[in-house]
Amino acid sequence: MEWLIEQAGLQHIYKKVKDRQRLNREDGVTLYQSNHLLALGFLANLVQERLNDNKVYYVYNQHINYSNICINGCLFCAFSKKKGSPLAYEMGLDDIAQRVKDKVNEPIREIHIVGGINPDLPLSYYVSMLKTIKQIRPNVHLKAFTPVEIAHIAKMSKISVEKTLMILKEAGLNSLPGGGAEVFSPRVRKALCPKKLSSQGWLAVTRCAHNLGIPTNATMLYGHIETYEERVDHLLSLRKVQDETGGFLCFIPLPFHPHNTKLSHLKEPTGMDALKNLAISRLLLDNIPHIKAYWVGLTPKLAQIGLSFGADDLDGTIIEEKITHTAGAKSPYGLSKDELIRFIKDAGRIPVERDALYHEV
Ligand code: V47
Ligand code: SF4
Repeated sequence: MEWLIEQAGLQHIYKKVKDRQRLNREDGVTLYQSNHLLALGFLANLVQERLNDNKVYYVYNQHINYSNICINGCLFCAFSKKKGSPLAYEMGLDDIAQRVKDKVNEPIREIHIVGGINPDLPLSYYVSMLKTIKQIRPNVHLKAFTPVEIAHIAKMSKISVEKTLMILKEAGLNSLPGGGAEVFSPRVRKALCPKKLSSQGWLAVTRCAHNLGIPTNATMLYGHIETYEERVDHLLSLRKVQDETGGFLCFIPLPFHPHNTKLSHLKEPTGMDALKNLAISRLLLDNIPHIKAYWVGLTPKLAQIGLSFGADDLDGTIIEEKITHTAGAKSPYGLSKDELIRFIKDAGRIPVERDALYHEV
């Protein structure tokens, strides 16, 4: 493999990876500028196998998007609707309970709950939602509300983020999903999502959750107007928080889907870019244990290839997803456990069913 690395001119980075030395900003930009995909994959795979052997994780999970009403109107989002729009919806607690009951005979271990930044729903709605679900499925892990939703609920309730998280934890919240991070660059945020919680705000909610013993995930939405440098800075900001708290479970690079968004003139990122993002996040985020190839955004086939480019997790069965599909994703709405296992085995990996905290089940 030395010849591959030499051909790519990545000897200095290879040496660092072999010696378990941390890569820096310049290394990150060099990796993004490289089109030697197999060399990037080789390097990422070294780290992946060091951390997770030959294992690839999946989870039996369910998504619930409780409301698409959102006051932020991010330009890259096709899911959100303004209040009063004919396509706007807000699920009542009965409706949410019914969705959970409908699947009660399936061995679901994690429910992933997110929604828009809804101007009306009070803290009591979120508390009752968590409690209602836990009554129906006491052992399920509730991965709910991005840092953006948490900051909004706190602001609406006129209480601190810390108090909000404590109340929600008491009601059954187990972890936070990684959404809302987008790209931390102030330039990108100002252009695409000026109303959204700032990067500093996102990182502050995350730190607070970690300090309360609530693990979280992190994402990066790529393939719109961001530069390579901005991607690297995003990853390094996450790495810094992880050094301080150790609370991130997993990182998920999310490819932008332009369909039905205010950025529909942009082209979606290519397969090459998707694999580069998986590989480079594995290499730069040396302290985050898992990298997820989210099959919904990537398609199952590309996510499967991602398992040779640094990813060790395929997410899960999902059952019904709205955010990426409204933006034109061509992937199925759900995958069966057997299909997930087949994709993983066919990639030469060992499928491992996990719970939300990556314990093997
Ligand atoms: O925050 C919005 C992104 C995120 C589009 O934590 C879009 O395990 C693509 O965070 N094209 C929500 N993406 C999804 C998310 C997530 C997904 C899977 C697993 C986990 C986890 C988290 O979706 C949003 C935003 O960054 N998004 N619009 C779009 N047009
Ligand atoms: Fe609202 Fe989230 Fe969509 Fe932004 S990405 S418009 S915050 S639902």
